[in-house]
Amino acid sequence: MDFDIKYRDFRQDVRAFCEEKIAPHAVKVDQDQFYSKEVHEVVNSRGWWGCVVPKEYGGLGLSTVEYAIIVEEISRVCGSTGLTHAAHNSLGTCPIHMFGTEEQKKKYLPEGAKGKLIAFGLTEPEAGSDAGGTKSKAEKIDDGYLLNGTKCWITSANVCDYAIATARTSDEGGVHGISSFVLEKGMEGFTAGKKENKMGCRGSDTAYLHFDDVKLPAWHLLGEEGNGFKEFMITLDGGRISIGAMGIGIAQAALEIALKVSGSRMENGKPVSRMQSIQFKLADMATKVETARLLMYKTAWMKDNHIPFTKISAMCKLYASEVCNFNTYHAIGICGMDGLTDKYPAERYFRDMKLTEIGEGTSEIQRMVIAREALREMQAQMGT
Ligand code: COS
Repeated sequence: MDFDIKYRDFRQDVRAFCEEKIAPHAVKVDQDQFYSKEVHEVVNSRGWWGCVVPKEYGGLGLSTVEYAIIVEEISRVCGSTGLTHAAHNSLGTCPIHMFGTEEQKKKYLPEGAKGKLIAFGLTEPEAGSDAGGTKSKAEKIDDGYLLNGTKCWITSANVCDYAIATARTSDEGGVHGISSFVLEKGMEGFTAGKKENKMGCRGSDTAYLHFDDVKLPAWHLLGEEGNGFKEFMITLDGGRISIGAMGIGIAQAALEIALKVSGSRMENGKPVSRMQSIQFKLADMATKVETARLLMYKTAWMKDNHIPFTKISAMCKLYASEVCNFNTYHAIGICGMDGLTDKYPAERYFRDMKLTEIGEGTSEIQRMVIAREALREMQAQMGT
């Protein structure tokens, strides 16, 4: 695998742009807790809201590997923007491309590629990790569906133009009674709640979505009726690569600040980088981020090559987010007391990190998915 060599120029170009155009906003969006229209337009200037939208629908048509590099590099300078970008591309545009009708693709993909954000509504107050416990209801009416319910923890809820969301179309059949729909802001009864006050990724918008007797014409059904749960699980398989990439970007940034500060922070008249105890930490941080990146490349490559990737994407997200935890935690320690302050970005990295361990499935869910898939593979091998 020659990912590092093959994509070196691509990554360098993306990194230079992120450092010049996105990094200068990172502290402000975090401190002021706002979704920046200015940063939105910066991302738009490269067409990055349409990373995975095929060219025929107005996007860049990038590979998953290239897309993951972009998410990683954005997140290296700004976790908030990395999260917004990942959620829109992986969870917003991807499912419309995978499951939408031609009419839906022609309408929503070019708009999404131009930066009209698409939110992903799966989680509910009583259905988090248990995504199949969806309570939202889409009752059949003459010319479509009547949607009622609530979704929570929705990235870009207030700033999106569109959303896709799951709801029960039948009380029978467990998860097979769940369908998914495309909604448009401005539809009567479709509203967003107050922005959540989060510890990290504060420059990304997170809020409730409310559906109060929203009338959805029949063509707003996404994919097949009763197949919404599966469609959203398939979507999350892809999304987990981008949250892995986000974790790697933040972990890389944490490593870099730790390397810099350890070279200048003095103890006993010497830089702390001379201490073996610090070197051991730096070595582990560097090794882990490199390993996580290799896993990300492999996962993205498998998706691009249509090789089943449910298990490895859960591994990618699990491992990258744990590496992100390790690196951001130790970066703060290596910076000393200053690490606790905003003198260095280490504390922001640590706050932004936590999202990578919870969003798009907790680490416990990833472990469940990995174990289930591994057991399934073993059973298949044994012919049982
Ligand atoms: N790809 C394709 N199909 C999938 C799938 C996947 N990744 N995951 C599940 N399915 C299918 C199963 O094959 C099964 O289909 P059949 O009934 O036809 O056999 C169906 O979906 C139900 O699957 P399962 O029995 O595994 O469902 P569970 O209710 O046990 O839940 C977990 C599975 C826990 C993995 C799921 O609820 C989950 O991922 N939860 C976390 C949700 C999450 O990540 N939320 C984050 C918020 S979104 S930002």
